[in-house]
Amino acid sequence: MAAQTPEILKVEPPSWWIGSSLNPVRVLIRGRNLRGALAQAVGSGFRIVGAPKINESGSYMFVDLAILPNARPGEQTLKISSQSGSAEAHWEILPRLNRSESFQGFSSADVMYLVMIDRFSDGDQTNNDPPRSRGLYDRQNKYYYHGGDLQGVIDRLPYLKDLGVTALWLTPWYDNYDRLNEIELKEGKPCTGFHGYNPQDFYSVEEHFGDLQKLQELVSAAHKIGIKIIQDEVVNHTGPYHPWVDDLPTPTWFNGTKQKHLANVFQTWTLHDPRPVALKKETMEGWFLDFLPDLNQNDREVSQYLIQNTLWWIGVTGTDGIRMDTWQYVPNTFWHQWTTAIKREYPKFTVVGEVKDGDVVHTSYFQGGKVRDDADSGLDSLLDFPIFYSIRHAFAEGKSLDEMPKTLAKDYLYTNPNNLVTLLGGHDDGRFMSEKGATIAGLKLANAFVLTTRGVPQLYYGDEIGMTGADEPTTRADFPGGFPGDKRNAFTKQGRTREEQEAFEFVRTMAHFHTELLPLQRGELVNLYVSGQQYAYARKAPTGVVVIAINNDSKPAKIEFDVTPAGLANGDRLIDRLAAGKEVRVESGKVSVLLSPRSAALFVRR
Ligand SMILES: [Ca+2]
Ligand SMILES: [Ca+2]
Ligand SMILES: [Ca+2]
Repeated sequence: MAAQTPEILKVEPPSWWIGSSLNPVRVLIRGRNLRGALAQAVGSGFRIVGAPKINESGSYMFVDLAILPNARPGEQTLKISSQSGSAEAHWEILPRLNRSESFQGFSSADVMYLVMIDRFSDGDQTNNDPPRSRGLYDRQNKYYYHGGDLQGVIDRLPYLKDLGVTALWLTPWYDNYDRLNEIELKEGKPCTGFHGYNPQDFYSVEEHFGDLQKLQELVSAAHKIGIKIIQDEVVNHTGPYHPWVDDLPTPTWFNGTKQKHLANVFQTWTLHDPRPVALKKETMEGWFLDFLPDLNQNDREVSQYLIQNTLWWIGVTGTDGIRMDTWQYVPNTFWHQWTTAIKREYPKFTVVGEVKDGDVVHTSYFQGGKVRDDADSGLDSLLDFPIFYSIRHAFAEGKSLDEMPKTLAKDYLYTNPNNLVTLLGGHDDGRFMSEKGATIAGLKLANAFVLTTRGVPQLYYGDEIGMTGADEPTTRADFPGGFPGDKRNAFTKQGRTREEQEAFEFVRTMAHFHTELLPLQRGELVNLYVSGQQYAYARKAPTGVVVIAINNDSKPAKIEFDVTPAGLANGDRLIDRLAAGKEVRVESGKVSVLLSPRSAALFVRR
């Protein structure tokens, strides 16, 4: 008899708000012996609507839970009972959301900075080898946890503020599996989920990083000094050890099962092909790397679960934006519902999607504002990988600089190119400084470009000091000085080498220009001069104009160009903010600029 008694193991979401745009909320209860059971809301302010839905094995129950208008915030009890007994779980009614200083959205006014939590700064050594998941910490092993955490990020907020960062993108903080990954072998050996992209629990914080309270503390500390927080989310798949994999909440929870599924064939061109084509199904529904269970967003329970999960994280933490992983492998019909639900509750909130591709024809297909594949995705922004590759070619490899305006010329394909997130480095690619031909001078020019062209500039942690790392995971190396026992601390000037300091100082200067000079945030991009290794352009706004000239050549260059398209007139005097005191004057509608080898100039009106 006792064996039949219902048990509750997990309730998702564990809480919801009074006054939410989503009500009732659909609660997923994981437990045992749930078949034939009923759910009951004990206490005031909330009630169960309709009959529960329970899976075949009695391990999952879905119930709609309505929060009443007169509800009061606080702990409540959710009771599950059957003829064999009952079980109870806590469930919390949260106060109406306080919207001040939260859910702000990011924009081209920001300077974004990507941190891989595990590799940035270890602020709490007590969580390095947590009892729940012993043995996954080893700083000598590049596939293990290295101790970086949320406290470490809090500790470095002043560094980021000084650098000029206004929005911080953190790699996923979901709880990842508590064990070694023996399915995905790296160099023949098991690895860990230190990167955060293999969730085992979508409603918890990874214990190596901290907990929900620490995360809330981080968001609030960042907001206090004018830094927004961007959450990295995954809805295409779960980690290989998520409890759902062996026990499905619904028969169609995943595309396929652990035993029988398609593998992702990554034929992403099929996604924008207007004709029906083979391999599209494998690309959309195949399991990533053949072992990451592919969530089926066409199952209404799955889509509801994922939408609520996103609304919950935003609400409980106060974040300002989302970077969404593996965007293209999830149907647009789902994205439409997902982005609509976000904007309904958090109107200013913004989302950037990862579509890893160098072809604008492909990436632009995924931006919102147009119906594609039966729906408008509603996606605000994309990581601008076409620009990323062009930057690497031009500024690292030293190929022709006109690749920059040539890539930007394809902007007409996007519904909104000004929202794109421009980058010169990220955690899935080798670092800029490990490209063939890369130099500190080239890195500086790449930063000068990213921080002055259209879009939302994004920096990758450690690129500001020229960190190296040719591939994944060496591109995810520990920030020097962020970890106990580090020989030097590159978070401080004294701890940086001369080259690192040179790069840091330049990136810092450019990041602050981006905040100080409003045309760099919202101004129209106007091309003024293009040649093989020189490129000049303006950012033109009602508030003023900024002219940028870049010489990517190893020789000095003298260029003369018409500045009337930038709204400048004869007699205007321009000073180069990157070279104190250097001035040029507009004559016959033109300026003549002498640029040192591999250098940039940034002109504003005197
Ligand atoms: Ca730690
Ligand atoms: Ca974990
Ligand atoms: Ca998929």
